[in-house]
Amino acid sequence: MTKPAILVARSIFPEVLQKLRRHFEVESNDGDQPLSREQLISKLQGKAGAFTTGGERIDAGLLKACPQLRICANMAVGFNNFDLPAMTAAKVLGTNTPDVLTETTADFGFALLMATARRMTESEHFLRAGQWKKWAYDMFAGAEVHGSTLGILGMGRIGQGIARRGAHGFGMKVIYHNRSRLAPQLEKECGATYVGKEQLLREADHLVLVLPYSKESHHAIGAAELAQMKPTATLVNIARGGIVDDAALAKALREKRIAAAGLDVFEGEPQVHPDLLTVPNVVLTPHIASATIKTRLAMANLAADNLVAFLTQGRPLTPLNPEALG
Ligand code: 8YV
Repeated sequence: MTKPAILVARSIFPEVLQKLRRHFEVESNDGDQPLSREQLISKLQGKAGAFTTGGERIDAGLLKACPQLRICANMAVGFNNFDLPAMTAAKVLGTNTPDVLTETTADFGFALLMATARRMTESEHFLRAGQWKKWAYDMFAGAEVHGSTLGILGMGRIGQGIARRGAHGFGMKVIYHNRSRLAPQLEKECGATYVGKEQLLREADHLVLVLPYSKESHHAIGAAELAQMKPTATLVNIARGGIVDDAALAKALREKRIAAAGLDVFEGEPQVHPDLLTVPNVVLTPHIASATIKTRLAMANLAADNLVAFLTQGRPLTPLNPEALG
């Protein structure tokens, strides 16, 4: 029997590629550059499946040009690169990689919060530049983490992981805002209290963004929201670029309207807004919140297993739009 053909859109772990080759005719992009849209469409011709990594836009135009496509398996929990209604209409299944990255990403969110509050990269640059000549009582004095108020916008699995770390590890008062309120028992386990968005902005000493990106969450944090935050507050974004208006944030940081920011994601990444590169009170990382070897391997395996389970047995593991199967 001929094996189904799939495209692996970005270079991935060799052992995962090997597993895929046991089940499929695999074309893989092993270069270090992403495929352009034209290349993606051309390479998807005749393919039943695509292994995507979050940067490949799958929309009605692409689906129309690739009629044999049946599944796109994203190696990411976020799936804002998928136009899910268009995929459902074209009977193309989308899958993502939930759960396997939750704790690792929550760890990173907390690390970024701490690095930001305690000015770790700013002070390291100072030291490396040979500027550390004397002690000063206020040298790189940052914001307290333990016992402070942690605000979380978006309370899915990763948000809950951050809440638990804050409440149980650091004795923080945890407040959150989400589209829907958690069940009382889960709120209790997370040590978190539901508040309106305005109260969240007003009261958080540290505000962590963990909500999915959509038209509704575009620029959920812009100039108006930043103006409502405490001047001593820090903002951490491990969700998606586009949730924060980066130009407005750079201005707020420069004018010290908020104290500091920690950003792992950017509008238009891998490009970073030039103004963010020149303000000192920001910690910048290149979208690595899920990047431990163990977690990235688990994500790659889950994406691959979705392709295998669906294309060989018709049963995906973590489908996003099961209604596409009819
Ligand atoms: C990934 C992510 O690193 O899972 C997500 O949604 O943003 C990250 O964990 C990224 O999408 C590459 O796969």
